[in-house]
Amino acid sequence: MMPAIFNLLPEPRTALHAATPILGFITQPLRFCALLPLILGSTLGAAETPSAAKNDALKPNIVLIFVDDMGYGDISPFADKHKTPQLDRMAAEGLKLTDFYVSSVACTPSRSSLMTGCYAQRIGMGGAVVFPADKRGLNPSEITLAEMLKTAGYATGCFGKWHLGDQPEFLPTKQGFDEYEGIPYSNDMWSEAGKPKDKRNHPPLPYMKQDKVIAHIPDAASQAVLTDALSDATVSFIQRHAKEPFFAYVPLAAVHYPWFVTPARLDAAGGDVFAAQITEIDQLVGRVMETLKALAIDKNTLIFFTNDNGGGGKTFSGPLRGGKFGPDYEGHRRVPTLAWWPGGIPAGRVCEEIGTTADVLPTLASISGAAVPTDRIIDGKDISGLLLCKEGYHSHHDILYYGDGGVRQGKWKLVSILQKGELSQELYDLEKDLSEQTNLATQQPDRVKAMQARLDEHTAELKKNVRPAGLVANPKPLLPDPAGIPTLAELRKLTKP
Ligand SMILES: [Ca+2]
Repeated sequence: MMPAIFNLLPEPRTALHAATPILGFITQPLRFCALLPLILGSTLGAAETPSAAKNDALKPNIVLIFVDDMGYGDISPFADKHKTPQLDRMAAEGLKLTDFYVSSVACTPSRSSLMTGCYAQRIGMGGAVVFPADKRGLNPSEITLAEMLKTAGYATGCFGKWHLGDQPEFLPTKQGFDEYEGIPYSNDMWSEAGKPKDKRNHPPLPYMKQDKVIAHIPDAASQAVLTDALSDATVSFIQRHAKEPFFAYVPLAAVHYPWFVTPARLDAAGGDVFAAQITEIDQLVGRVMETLKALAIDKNTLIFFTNDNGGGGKTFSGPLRGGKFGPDYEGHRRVPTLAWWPGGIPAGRVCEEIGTTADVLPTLASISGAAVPTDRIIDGKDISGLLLCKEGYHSHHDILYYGDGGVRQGKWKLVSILQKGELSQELYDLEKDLSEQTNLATQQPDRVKAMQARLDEHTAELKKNVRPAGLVANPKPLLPDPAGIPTLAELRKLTKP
């Protein structure tokens, strides 16, 4: 066994790429090479780590950008509402995924699913989002993407809106991230929120570095620099970890309400604050691509760009019906998604196969060589064949569940709405009617019945096999009193030239 594996050792990355223009083939060497640190560690010892590090270079670095509440049609690879040249470039040089879905909807459930490869209901994180000083959070016994990638030798960082529990036990640094900077929950859970509509009277919104509160966000000036602060933190992490495999998870608070940008950005966008936020996100993506290029690690870095649920507020769903607040029309769950990896993904591809956010964990396991947990149910599937544009690849998703509110089988889509005990069902042909305008349910009762039966089976199974959320006793606000703590705007003036 050993000699066969060691034969793969000297295969340099450049030769690998030169020899394998069809990129699906790259997955096998990557998987084999990912085993090497374990083997080297056990047979050669710590003195040989430079050799192990060399082999690590075959794994892609991963930057996972997770936007909040953006609509399917808000970026120009998907519709013409706003111009996003950097995302256009990302699509032109990479892959556009037209049929990519969130496995769970709303900030907390969606992040829970992305982090664990499971439906949020499976891990007790479905339903409501978590609030400041909530007793609930993602159970530390769950294995997150970061914990998984650490076993494959990745440095891990989270820069953004965590929203999986703000108590010390639930923070990113306790869930596999070496580094954390950002806000522990949503940017609309802040003190200003008490005026005039939100009566919850939230504690001050902290901005954190690792487990410490280093600033707070009490005003428009601090909200306006949040994306810039996260952009700086992400770029710094990439620069500091350029020589080892790294995983940067960037869950942006934008474009979730409330919308604030700097006066300069607002001017540049002709006074349209939402357009300015879309541009801000676009510029962050461009900055990450330029940073990777300057460090000469662009060819070995995957940027995966997607969004946490359908568009809310001023967003545009493009050709899709619906948005963030349901029911389960396509605009509720289908999210604009791009993948860029110049050394791994062919340029200018479009993929119409189905993928989901729960698939991200098993897929990144496949390309990094990490192992997917086998002691528990993982709902996601390895779609690396889709990501790498493998010839003839077809999605594992012969059926796709939209929570308990819908199901898709190929081109057929059932929207199932239960209201006050009344079930209404709508059937659409997505191939002919992507905008879900012509309900064919009465014409195809047998299909509706069969699809509803599959949906009911799925819902029943999910209720049966649930793991608990994390719960703490006596939760407390992270920042009960902001006295002596700078605002984020002040902090940036102090620390930026
Ligand atoms: Ca959201």
